Amino acid sequence: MRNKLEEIKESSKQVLKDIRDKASLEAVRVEYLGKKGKLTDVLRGMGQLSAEERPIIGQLANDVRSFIEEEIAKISAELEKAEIERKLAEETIDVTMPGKTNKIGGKHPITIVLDEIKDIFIGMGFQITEGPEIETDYYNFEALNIPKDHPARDTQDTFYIDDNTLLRTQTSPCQIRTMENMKPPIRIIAPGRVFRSDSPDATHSPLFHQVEGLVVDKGVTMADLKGTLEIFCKKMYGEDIQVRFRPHHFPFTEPSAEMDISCPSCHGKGCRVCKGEGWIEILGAGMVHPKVLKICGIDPEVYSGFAFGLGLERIVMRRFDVDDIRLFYENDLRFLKQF
Ligand code: FA5
Ligand code: MG
Repeated sequence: MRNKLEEIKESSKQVLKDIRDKASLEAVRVEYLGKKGKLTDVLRGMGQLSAEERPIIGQLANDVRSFIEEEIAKISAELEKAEIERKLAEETIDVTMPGKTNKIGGKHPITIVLDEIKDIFIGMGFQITEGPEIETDYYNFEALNIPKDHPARDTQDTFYIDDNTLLRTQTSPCQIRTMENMKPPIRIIAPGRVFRSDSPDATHSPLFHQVEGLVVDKGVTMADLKGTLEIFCKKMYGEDIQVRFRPHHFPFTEPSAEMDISCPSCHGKGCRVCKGEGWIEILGAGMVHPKVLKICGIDPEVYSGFAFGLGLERIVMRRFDVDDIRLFYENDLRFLKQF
């Protein structure tokens, strides 16, 4: 037995000498020290030894086991060290390499200008509100004094969801929602997306943005409306901006007007964008119709108000000299990167 144990020790030395990886090391461990390993095999014969021999052989067997265990631990540590060194060498960072630049997005021109518009109106004491994009016929038309058979419905080609539900064609329903929930004095703007099945051209898009404005108080007049919009245009475009008001008709305002600014493309000379006019229409406005005030529970004998609906894209076009509204929705980075 003594010989066998010595043999095991010697052969383990030989085998371990050539080990180069963890898997083979584990295989050697199992082969020598495992439950069915060489050492265990020898120890099974211990029963046949005399009482004097047993502790001596036992001691020897333990020595052999510790020897092999220590050798394995040593080799394991060496392998691990080598592995770490290999990894470090592999993952060396070349600090002189140029870095990858992360492209940061920018604000969309529509967002940039909407932020400016909000600031201008907040500066004049307005609050910002919002309304839903999916509206009922009542808010989009009926409460705005546009009954079922009114011709004004045809001028805003509507995307219907069902007979009673639609994508809002204007932000004017926000007027109704605001007056239902607020008592005068009211001074709000309500920006948002609106939808019309208009055919696209340089100044028309089926999805666009409006900014609704509403002021209701005692003694509000058309002069307040004109003054507010002129101040707005001067703050947005500078003192020299040319604007003009034209009489118009909206069922929910009386009197009504539309406002134009000089064309973003030709600045008044006449071109494809303004269809030769030199002007483009940017908003509709007027004094809130007494019927609309009444529908919202506000006494038109006591209060009056004005409202306007700005076409946001047209304002952005003039602000940044963009000559086609469709550019805002094509997501072409060569365009968007310029802002
Ligand atoms: C209205 O939508 C009214 N609700 C405005 C209003 C509000 C009047 C409050 C009175 C009181 P209109 O349909 O004209 O009006 O549209 C308003 C503005 O939206 C236009 O002046 C124009 O600048 C813009 N606009 C209209 N259609 C389009 C379109 N298809 N694409 C881009 N902008 C548009
Ligand atoms: Mg119009």
